[in-house]
Amino acid sequence: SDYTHEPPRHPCLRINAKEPFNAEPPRDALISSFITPVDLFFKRNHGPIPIVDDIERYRVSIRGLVKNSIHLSMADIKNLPKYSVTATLQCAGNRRTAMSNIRTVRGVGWDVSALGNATWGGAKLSDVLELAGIPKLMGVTSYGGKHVEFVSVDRCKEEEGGPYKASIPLSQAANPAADVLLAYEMNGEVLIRDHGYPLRVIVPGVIGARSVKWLDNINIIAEECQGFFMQKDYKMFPPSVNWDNIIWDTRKPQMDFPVQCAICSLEDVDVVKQGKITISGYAVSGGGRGIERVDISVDGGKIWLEANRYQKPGVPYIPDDITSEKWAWVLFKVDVEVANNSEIIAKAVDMAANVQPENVESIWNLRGILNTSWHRVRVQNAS
Ligand code: MTE
Ligand code: MO
Repeated sequence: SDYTHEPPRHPCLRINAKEPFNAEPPRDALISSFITPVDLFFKRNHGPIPIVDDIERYRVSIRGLVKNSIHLSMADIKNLPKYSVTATLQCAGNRRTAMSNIRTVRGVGWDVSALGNATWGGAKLSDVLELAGIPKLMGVTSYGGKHVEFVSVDRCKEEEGGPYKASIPLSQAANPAADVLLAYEMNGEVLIRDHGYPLRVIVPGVIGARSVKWLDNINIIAEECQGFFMQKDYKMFPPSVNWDNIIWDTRKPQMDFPVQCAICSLEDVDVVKQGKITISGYAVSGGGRGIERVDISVDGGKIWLEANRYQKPGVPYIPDDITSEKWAWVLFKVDVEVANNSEIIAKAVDMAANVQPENVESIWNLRGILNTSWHRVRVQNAS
């Protein structure tokens, strides 16, 4: 593989792996704004960043179990109605390092910042599919198509040098309300190479692995994508499964991510001034489920208080309201008196009353995905 043409990156990023490039911003930078700046947005790759430079000749083909294959240029895609969707992209491996501290897992280590919240601009996949003769809300094509596979141009060693790929159900892809985008803009700017230039998929509310970057073609298929990242990775196994007894096809590929939150104003072990401090962080759930509550404890979980939640600064967040962005994270903040040498905990509750699990032990899995356990940090007073 050739890593001699990697794009420039922000020096603030914490690099978890160099080749392929995997990096996340520092905690406090992550929550300094509701919209994550592009240069601070986490970067998760499985191979070198491809160069797609002949935009005039760039085409996305839609083929497979459809009446007619079509080939769309960037101009064709930009001709469709443009939508802006603010959505949090979260890697299923977010917080993996904390899981591997309990028992070793396989995968790139991540702190709590393998996610970001951006405004993605592009065409709705449901509009694009309509151009290929698939009506809105269609769950199965007349040719038996039930899944929509996205194939990239990049080359990954896990795919034996082949392209990264993933699929989502057609019922989601063809549903305008699911807000699945073929995005060419991020935060109002042309998508940069690291994030999928010229075109990527954004599947709101679903683990980042399904939001394929550097889109090459779309296949309408009968079964879910058989690629490595759908079948041999990004599946949630119980704690009893190890590398000797794993049977991959006993589990479905992970799609929605569960309710998650993390404190970003403090490191896992931190020193603070005596008295009142501000505790802040993010909370997010998958499937468009809003955040009902964020509970904070400063005594290791005996007493809990509720943090303030917001998306726009100064405007209280109301889940499932027209004032809220349903696919976006919620930031939280609370001022509390903290005693010397205490454990601070944050846990979120989503609109479906799903709560984060108390311990990482109970959700440990060999690939180290979906560590959504209560986020705990320890603080001491400066002496
Ligand atoms: N798409 C391609 N083509 N190649 C990849 O390696 N990584 C996936 C997804 N799409 C990946 C990809 C994973 S695992 C995640 S979490 C997100 O992209 C990360 O997107 P970002 O780098 O824009 O933050
Ligand atoms: Mo990921």
